[in-house]
Order: sequence, then C-alpha cells, then structure tokens
Amino acid sequence: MTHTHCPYCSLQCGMTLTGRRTLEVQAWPEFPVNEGGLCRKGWTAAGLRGHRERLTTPLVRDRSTGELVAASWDTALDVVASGVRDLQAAHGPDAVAVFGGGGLTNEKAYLLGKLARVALGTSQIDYNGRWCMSSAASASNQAFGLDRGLPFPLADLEQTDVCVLVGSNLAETMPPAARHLDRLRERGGTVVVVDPRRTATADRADLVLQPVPGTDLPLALGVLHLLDAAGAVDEDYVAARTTGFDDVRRSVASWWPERVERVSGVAAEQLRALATLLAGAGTVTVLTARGAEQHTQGTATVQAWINVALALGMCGKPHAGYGCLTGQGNGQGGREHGQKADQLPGYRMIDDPAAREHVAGVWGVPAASLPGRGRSAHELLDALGTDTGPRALLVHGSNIVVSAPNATHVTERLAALDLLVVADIVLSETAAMADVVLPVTQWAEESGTMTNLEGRVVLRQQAVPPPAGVRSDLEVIAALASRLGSTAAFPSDPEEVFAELARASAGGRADYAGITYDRIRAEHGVFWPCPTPEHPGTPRLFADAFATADGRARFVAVEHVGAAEQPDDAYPLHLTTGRVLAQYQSGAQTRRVRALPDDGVFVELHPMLAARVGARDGEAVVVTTRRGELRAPARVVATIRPDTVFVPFHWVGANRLTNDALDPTSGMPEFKVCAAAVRT
Ligand SMILES: Nc1nc2c(c(=O)[nH]1)N[C@H]1C(S)=C(S)[C@@H](COP(=O)(O)OP(=O)(O)OC[C@H]3O[C@@H](n4cnc5c(=O)[nH]c(N)nc54)[C@H](O)[C@@H]3O)O[C@H]1N2
Ligand SMILES: Nc1nc2c(c(=O)[nH]1)N[C@H]1C(S)=C(S)[C@@H](COP(=O)(O)OP(=O)(O)OC[C@H]3O[C@@H](n4cnc5c(=O)[nH]c(N)nc54)[C@H](O)[C@@H]3O)O[C@H]1N2
Ligand code: SF4
Ligand SMILES: [Mo]
Repeated sequence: MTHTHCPYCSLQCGMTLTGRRTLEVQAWPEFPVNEGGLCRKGWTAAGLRGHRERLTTPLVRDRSTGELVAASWDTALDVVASGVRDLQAAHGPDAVAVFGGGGLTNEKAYLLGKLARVALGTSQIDYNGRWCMSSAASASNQAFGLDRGLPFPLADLEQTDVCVLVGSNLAETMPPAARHLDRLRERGGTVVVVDPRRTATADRADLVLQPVPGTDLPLALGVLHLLDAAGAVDEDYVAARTTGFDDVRRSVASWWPERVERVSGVAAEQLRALATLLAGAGTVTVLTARGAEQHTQGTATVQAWINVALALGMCGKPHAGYGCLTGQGNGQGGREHGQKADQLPGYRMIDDPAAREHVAGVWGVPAASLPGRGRSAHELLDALGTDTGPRALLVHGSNIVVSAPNATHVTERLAALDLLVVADIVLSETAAMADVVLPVTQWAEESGTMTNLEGRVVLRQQAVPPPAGVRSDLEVIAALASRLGSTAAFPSDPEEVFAELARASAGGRADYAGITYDRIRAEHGVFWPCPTPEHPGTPRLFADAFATADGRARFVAVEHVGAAEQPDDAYPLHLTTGRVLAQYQSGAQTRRVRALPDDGVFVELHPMLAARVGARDGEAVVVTTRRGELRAPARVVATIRPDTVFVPFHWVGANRLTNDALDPTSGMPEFKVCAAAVRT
C-alpha cells in the first residue's frame, strides 16, 4: 500500500495505491485536501498502466523510410546528443530549445532547467505553464510581490462570506474542491460565478453572471465603480496596506453599470446585485481561473479583480482575499524551479545578478556562463526552424500539437525543425512527429514532489516498478547531460535532486530549503516558503505584510482594450474553449483510459443560434475562424450565451481555430476568445 497523489490536476488529491500487477486506486481519507474524494479521472488513473499503447522502447526516425523504428537507449541518446552538438556547433547554443510542462515534478522541472542552462547553455527554454496561469502569476507578482496561486489553504473558502469565481468551472475541473462551495453555502455564505456558460459550477451558485467572453475586465471596473460610489471601500486598509488607489479610483469613475452592460452583456441590475453583496460582506474571496486569464488582457483582468479585493480590504485578512486556481498537477512548482524562460530555481529571476551568483554556486559553474532570458512559450514555438530561431527542440511533458494556440501554424514550425525529441509515456500527437521518442516512467512508477494549487509541497511515491525498457525523465536528462560532456553533477535519484533543488531555492521567493521527503510524509505536505528545518511552513501569506519592497500591495489602474479579435460580418460569433470533466488537457493520457468516456470533440451552441444556422443536436456543424475550420457534432444547450460557441480542447480541433495573439506581459495566448462563424 502506497500513499501518493493523482497524476492529473493541481488539486493533487491524495490516493492510496494497492496491488502490483493490477494497480488499484483507493481513497486516502486522511489527506486533507480531498478527504478521500477523487474525480473520475483520479479513480481511473491506473488505466494507463500496462496499456498496449504505452511506450516501452525508444524510437528513432529512419531517414530512408520516414518511419519511427525501435532503437536501443544508447542509439537514441547518441542520435540526440550528436544532433545537438552539430546544430550548436553550426548555429550557436540557442539553436537548441527545451519545452517543459507543469505536470512534471519539481525535481524534473529543476533538472530540465539545469540541463538547458548548464549542459546545453541555451537561453531557449519555456513550458506549457505559460498557457495556463501565467497571467495570474504576472498580476500577483505585480500586486503582491509574490505569486503563489492560493495564498491560503483551499479549505479557508468554507469560512468566507462571499466567494466570487471568475472564469472557473471547478465543479468539473477540480470536483473534490466543489464541496467547499457547498459547505460555504450551508453556513449561509454566497457563491457567485462569472462564466459565459451556465456550468455545473454555476449550478452551485447563488448569482451567475454570463458576460461576453473577454469582458471580465470591464465587469471588475464596474464593480469597483459601484463599491466606491456606495462608500464600501475600506479606506483604513487602503491607506495602511496599499499604494496606488487614487489612480484606480479615477480609472473606474467612468465605468457606470449601463456602460458595463453595453460592453459585457451583463445586465446593470446584476452588476448592482453583485456590488451590494460584496459591500455587505464581512469576508470576500475572489478566485480567477483560465476563463478570466487566457486573454490578451489576462494580466490586466486579474489585476482589476485584485483591485476589487484590495479595495474591500480583503487580501491578508483571514478567510478572504484573492487567489488563482492553478491548473496542472505541478502548475505551481513548475513555475518556481527554472523551466521558465526568465527564471532560476526558487522563483529567482535570471537577470538578477545575485540570483545568478547563488544558483551558479550551487551548480558549480561561473555565473557568467548562465544564459540570459529566452523566449516565452508561444514566441519560442513560433520561432522554431526560422532563420533566427532554434533548430532542435526537446519536449518533456507537453502535447503541443493539440494544445498550442493556432496549432496548425505551430505544427508547421515543429515540422520545420532539424531535430524534434519528445519524452513521453505514450505516442502523443507531438511524439508522433518526433525524430526521437524517449519512453518515460509515469506517476506510480517513480517518486517526486509536486506543489499543489495551495503552495503545499506533496510527495508522489513510487508504488510499482516501471515496465522494462522505460527510464525516468531524470535518468534521461542525466544521460543527456553526460553525453554532452557536462562537468556539473546531474543526479537522477529524486530525493537527491530535491535536496539540491532545496539548496538552490534557499533565500529565493519560493524557498524550499527546510523541506524534506520525510517532513512531507509526516505533515501531509509542507507549504512554502519554508526556509529552515524548524520552520513550520507558511499556509497563509500576507497577514502582516505583502512581499513587495515596502510591504504594501499595489493597486494598478488598468484599461479595457478588448479581445484581439472582435466579431465582424464574416465571423459574427465568439468562440471560447475549455474542458470537460472526464478528459484531461490534450487527452494524451485520458483518451487512452478505457474507463473514461471519450465522446470526441463537439461544438456547444445555444438553441437560438442553432435555429438560425439550421443546426440540430448531435448533427455536424462547421466552426470557422481566420485560422482554420472544425467539423464536429453540435451540442445544443440553453446554458451558453446565444452569441458564443464553446469547443473543448481535449481533441485535435479546437486549437486549429484559436487565436495566438499574446498578452504583452505574461505571454498568455488568447485561448478563451476569438471571432468565429458557424454553419451546417
Ligand atoms: N476535467 C479536467 N480538469 C482539469 C483539466 C482538464 O483538462 N480536465 N485541466 C487542469 C488545468 S491545467 C487547468 S488550467 C484547470 C482549468 O480550470 P478552469 O479554468 O476551471 O477550466 P476551463 O474549462 O478552461 O475554463 C473555465 C471556464 O471559463 C469559461 N470561460 C470561457 N471564456 C470566458 C471568459 O471570457 N470569461 C469568463 N469569466 N469565463 C470564461 C468557460 O466557459 C469555462 O467554463 O483545470 C484543471 N483540471
Ligand atoms: N484551446 C485551448 N487550448 C489550451 C487550453 C484551453 O483552455 N483552451 N488550456 C491550456 C492549458 S491551461 C494547459 S495547462 C495546456 C496543457 O496542454 P499540454 O501541454 O498538451 O498538456 P498535457 O496534455 O497534460 O500534455 C502532457 C504530455 O506529457 C505527457 N506526460 C505526462 N506526464 C509526463 C512526465 O512526467 N514526463 C514526460 N516526459 N511526459 C509526461 C503526457 O502523456 C502528454 O502527452 O493546454 C493549453 N491549451
Ligand atoms: S480533482 Fe484533479 S487531482 Fe483530484 S482526482 Fe480529479 S484530476 Fe485528480
Ligand atoms: Mo492549465
């Protein structure tokens, strides 16, 4: 019997694994985050074990036939190492790029960053987390001087008076977390959901606002306008704990409810109802997720909602504040330990001389040898195979072909590479394009830490041996570093890597120095920052001060610019994208789990729109945007705005349509809105 955590989302639900040949998932009731509850994906997670599509041997593309053929590890790693060496000799160190994932353990993310900066000497590394919570991260850094998705344990939600969920469908994306909303309502609290679709989460809410996609920013401006007019701003808190409110106050003055209604489609009355609720509440918690964040103005949108929480005096107060619901299993830790273009371990910035000195010291290399900041995820992919861009890409933990915005274009860039190397569990759509595929271990077959959406560092423990022929990402990275002649140490034992990571993070914003595997086991996870073995960890942040230089939170005035692509005659509708309960991300894993329903891609649209275009439930419709087209069955539902269509992105298709316009601060693509047309 082994206690571990689910292979999927950022809740990192605790689970117990039993059996060896047939691995069985059972509850782990003592683990506090999920109290024994799991969603369908968690219960069926063992479905990939022993799956016939599981990769168990490296594959190398035969140049003459173009086919991927089985190869030994030595051959496969030699092909990678010699390819890398040749390309770097001809084009310089940045000719080789690395793409990581927020599903990788802390140890993997850390070692991947070290591989890039030390063994490859390339600045070109980034990861799929850029597509996930990066806008919230930018806004939190700006406002609080620190980015930990939730600055409090998730269970604190139950004690808040009003919880506002902006663009989160947590009843489907982290189902065990929905019990906190139920308990909060049993206590007499109120749940507000802001989503263009009336989702399963909205079914648990008291007030549901259904804005036009991409208009959460003016909604927040309108709410603050009303709060200020009602005298509901906590002036003492604003004076004592923040800076910048005067500019924000001026900037919301012109956002009266009727103007907000014209822009967002949310009735002025509903906006007033929300403001009244917030003004009368003792504690308010505002949470954002991808619905609000995956926009070209995602950072500004999150900042606007943080402004609301700050004006009410909520941030740092018990059972209140602002938080972002991070998404991937290690979405939090994945952005702290150096697989991001601008970062070194411990959430240090790569252009900070002191940070470079410290990390270079741990790695035993000169600080001057570390490269500078590289391109953000989409900019990196967009540059692949161009005259100035990388010519080789190493992918660990992302299925880019399915999940990247404007995926047809990105797939063309991947095809233009001289060398594509993908380490994966299965032959994902991206691995299928690779020159070299490296089969790696999955969750139950290896150990490592994950940092969940609360900033709680948890331990995945190995329960079963890996299939023969498969290596861990850590072993792959270590083997590559050694073939590339790196003199720095690349341990491949997870606990050893963690100890090094902890040292590298010491003194950084995300300080793990006091955390060990033993402590995590004994304490059901440890919240960072935890600088020493005696330190209890930090479940709640900001009670006395924010992490800015002067200890105050920053209000930042933001303007509504609108989505990069607005509807017009040719594309009169809004397209938005997202998730369904039973599938995970690009579907590489969950589409192969037989116990999960796989209905394929579909197009959700309103009966009025369906009538107008002649669409019938279950029959094919065609969605087009300026980038591509998708033919898929219609799902006619009264729960979506009549001017909006929704497509889940777990299957190839949604991202042929999406817009790759980027948020200028975070590099987040506009997954959540573009202009579209529908026909039958
Ligand atoms: N079942 C399942 N669970 C998952 C995942 C999964 O793939 N499947 N992935 C995990 C990951 S990595 C993440 S990031 C999280 C994501 O978790 P969520 O953010 O909850 O998931 P999404 O479905 O992407 O988006 C949430 C909602 O945003 C709404 N939305 C769309 N456009 C807008 C808009 O402009 N404004 C507002 N306010 N709402 C809008 C959508 O209708 C959708 O209901 O889920 C995690 N959990
Ligand atoms: N249209 C649209 N597109 C989106 C989104 C959206 O809302 N709408 N959401 C975006 C978001 S929030 C996210 S997080 C991304 C996610 O999209 P992806 O980056 O594609 O994420 P996954 O599907 O989880 O891909 C993980 C891949 O790595 C493999 N894998 C799993 N574990 C490991 C491991 O430990 N090591 C290695 N080497 N491989 C492993 C899996 O089999 C899979 O092929 O999609 C983004 N794309
Ligand atoms: S909610 Fe997330 S972590 Fe929990 S069982 Fe489901 S997918 Fe796994
Ligand atoms: Mo995500």
